[in-house]
Order: sequence, then C-alpha cells, then structure tokens
Amino acid sequence: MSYTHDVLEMSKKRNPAEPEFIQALAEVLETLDPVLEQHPEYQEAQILERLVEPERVVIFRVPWQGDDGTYHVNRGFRIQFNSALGPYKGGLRFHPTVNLGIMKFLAFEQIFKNSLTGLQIGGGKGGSDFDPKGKSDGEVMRFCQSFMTELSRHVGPDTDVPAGDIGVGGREIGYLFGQYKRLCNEFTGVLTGKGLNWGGSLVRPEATGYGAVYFAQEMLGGVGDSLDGKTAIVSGSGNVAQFTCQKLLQFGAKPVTLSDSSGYIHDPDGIDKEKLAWVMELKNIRRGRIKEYADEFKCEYIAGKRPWEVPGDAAFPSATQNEISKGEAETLIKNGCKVVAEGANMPTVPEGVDAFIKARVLFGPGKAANAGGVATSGLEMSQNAMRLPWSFEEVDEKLHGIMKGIYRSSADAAQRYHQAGNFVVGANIAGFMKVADAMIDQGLV
Ligand code: NDP
Ligand code: 2IT
Repeated sequence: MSYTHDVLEMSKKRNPAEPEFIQALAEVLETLDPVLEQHPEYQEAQILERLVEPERVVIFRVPWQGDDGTYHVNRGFRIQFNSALGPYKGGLRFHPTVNLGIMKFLAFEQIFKNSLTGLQIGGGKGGSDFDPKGKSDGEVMRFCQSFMTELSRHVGPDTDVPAGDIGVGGREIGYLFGQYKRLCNEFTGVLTGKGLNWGGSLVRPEATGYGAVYFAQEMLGGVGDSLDGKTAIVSGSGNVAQFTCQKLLQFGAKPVTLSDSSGYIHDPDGIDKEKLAWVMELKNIRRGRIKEYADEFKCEYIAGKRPWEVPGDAAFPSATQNEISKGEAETLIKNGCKVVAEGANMPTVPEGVDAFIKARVLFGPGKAANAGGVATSGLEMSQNAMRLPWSFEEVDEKLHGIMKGIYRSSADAAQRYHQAGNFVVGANIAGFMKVADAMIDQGLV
C-alpha cells in the first residue's frame, strides 16, 4: 500500500465524523503519489502525517442576545491549519451547517490555494453555526462582537488574518473589526474585506468572481478558445456569483442562471448589467430571495432544484460544497459544457470531478479557480502594511497576473507528471510542493 493510502486510512480512523474533511484529504492525497515517489525526503520527514493535522483548533462558545431579549448560544471555530508559508489566512463562514469537519475541509483546501497564489500566507478557516438569515442588523452586530471577543485572543495581523465567506460580507467584517479594535486598541490589518475608507482594498469584493472568470478564460485560451459568446450557468447569488456574472458580461459571455438554497432562476435572454445591479440590491441590501428575480423580469423560477440541468457552454458553481452531483456533472457534459471553474469550495463531488476529467472538460478546481479572493486579501494585507492604497487598475492587474500564474503553474505541474490538461492534479502538486519544502526547511514543527 502507498504512503498516501496509509495516511488517508489513518485520517479516516482519527476523524470518523468528518466526511467533508476526509473528502478534501482524499482528493488531494490521491493525486500526490508520483511526487512522493520522486521525492522520498517527504515521507522521511513525515510530511503527510504533519500536513493532515491542524497546527491548532480553537472551539468556543458565542453567547448573544436577540432583539426580544432572548439568550442564544452558538459555537465558534478557528482552524489554524498550516503556517509554513505565512500567517494563517482564510475566511469566516456563518451558516447553520457549519461544524468541525466542514471547517477543517475548508482550512485544508486553503493551505494549497494560498500556496498557489505565490503570496506569503498560510492556511486557516473559521466561522460559526450562527444563521444571519432573518436576523436584524443589531442581532448580527451583537453576535459578531461576542464572536470577536473570543477570537481576538487568537488572531492578529502577523498571526492569523480572517476574511469573509458564506454569510460573512462587508457588514459582518465591519462589526468584527470594530470589536477587535476596541479590545486590542490597535488599528491593524487583522481582517481583510474591510470597507474602502477604513483599510479595505479596491477589487476585494469583486476578486473571487473575477478570478474564477479569469481562470476559465486562461483554460479556454490554452485550447485556442475564449468565453466570448458563451452561455454560462452560474449557481449561487451571493458575493462570488454576482461578480462572476459581472466579469462574464465584460468578457462577452451570457450568464443565464442564478440560485439560492431555495431554487434557481433561468433567464434565457441573459442576466445583463441592469438586471445584475437589481440582484445586487436584492441580495446585499434587501436580503431577499432569488425567486423575486423571476417575478420582476418574468422568467422561469424552478423551486428546490439546482441549475445544472440548463444547457450551457460554461459552468460556474458559486454557492457551496457538493452542489454538483455525479448525475448533474453528466448532464452538463451531455449538454455540451466545455469549461467548469469552481468559484465555490469543493462544489463538485469526487465522482463528478472524475466525469469532467474523463470527458476532457476544462475543469478548474476551487483551490485554483477561486484563489483570486484570498490573493486579493493578500494584496489588502500588503497595502495595510505599507499604509498605502493601490488603485483599482493596479489591484485588478495584480489579481489577473496571479490568476494567470496559477493557471501556468497548475498546467506545468500536470504536464511534468504526465497528466497534461488535468488541473486537479496540477494544482494539488504545485500547491503541495511549496508547503512541503517550507515545512522541511523549518524543521520538525
Ligand atoms: P454568500 O454568502 O455571499 O453567498 C452564498 C450563496 O450560496 C447564496 O446564494 C446562498 O443561498 C447559496 N448557498 C449557501 N449555502 C447553500 C446551500 N447549502 N445550498 C444551496 N445554496 C447555498 O457567499 P460567497 O458568495 O462568499 O461564497 C460562495 C462560495 O464561494 C462558498 O463555497 C465559499 O466558500 C466560496 N468562496 C468564497 C470566497 C469569497 O471571497 N467570498 C473566496 C473563495 C471561495 P442562501 O442565501 O439561500 O443561503
Ligand atoms: O475560501 C476562501 O478563499 C475565502 N473565503 C477567502 C479567504 C480570504 O482570506 O480572503
């Protein structure tokens, strides 16, 4: 049996109730055999055993009070998984499904994603099973203040720098930052995704969606094609989905779907600039449901389903993990989908990924395709450290360059290990080697 197999089996025994974490581990470990054969020094240093164990896990109580005076208790998490390349970096997710296994899968993915960006950032993730849906601004603020009251002991601009993820956007980052500042008496870049007039970076809100589209454009460019004129199927309707649509429109593509956890809309005429502005107001200000789009623009709303049954040339899963099943991947392939760029983290089940690769669909895995968000967070950290902001054009150009770099290093690594065109293998290998080498350099820690 191989080294990767042994470590995966050990991890399954050690983490019996964490299926998403095991899924993320398997997806990485299964691609590393050729590297480990060529580099026995990794096994000698027990790199995999060390890599699959977080450096630190913090779990804490988050008590808060509702508007009606009732008391509530949620669970808070911060996984500080790997600091070989820099301070822990990764988002915070507020969603009722959050649990230890989901936090660990996200933090594990983040190690390789952050490595691929070429920036000095380690891997982390955090969040809570708090559900911001239906809560007032005051309730969200009190929750965030309570959450940060504990988290503040564990983070810092050179230690661990959280950001947003599902359920955590500009509003939540603001409340979290305010509380950190009050507790620690320092105005530092402890969080990214901050407001523009208090240390945030231009392009950070746009970055994940823009980056996913840049990555898709690079994959298509590699085979002499482009997004121009393509019909795109997009899931989700939050931060990543919105800016994916915006960049798709700029590249001449036509997004025709958006979704939320209740269902999806299909607008065959395309979600144009004006309709997208309406969606942003609906989701970011009014915090309504995507069904209202169908009422407003007179198109189809399909309740309780995901958009993958709609024919299209390109797919941008931008909602959550495991949102493309094997059957849905097969439907996309049958309908002629040529390119998939994962804006979400691990949105495709392993059998779906296999189906895409087998059908030679250009498949950009999350840790490569959605790295634009954290990369721009890294750029926000640089600007905070310099206390000097860059222009929109400067940040966007850097983001574009980083996405091209991730495409290149993933494509090269895949080619080097005789799997040309397989960006899953390429991204895992390229991301892994930098972390493994840094761990060896830094001794047994
Ligand atoms: P948002 O909270 O802004 O939006 C999330 C969207 O996904 C909403 O439309 C939401 O619908 C939908 N969604 C969430 N959970 C589920 C679910 N269980 N089933 C169906 N739909 C669901 O989050 P983001 O746009 O920031 O994040 C989307 C994805 O992108 C996540 O996987 C995240 O990890 C990933 N990502 C985000 C980055 C960022 O910078 N924000 C960076 C890299 C990756 P509803 O409102 O009904 O819950
Ligand atoms: O999954 C992710 O990469 C994020 N949610 C963004 C993390 C960050 O630190 O910007």
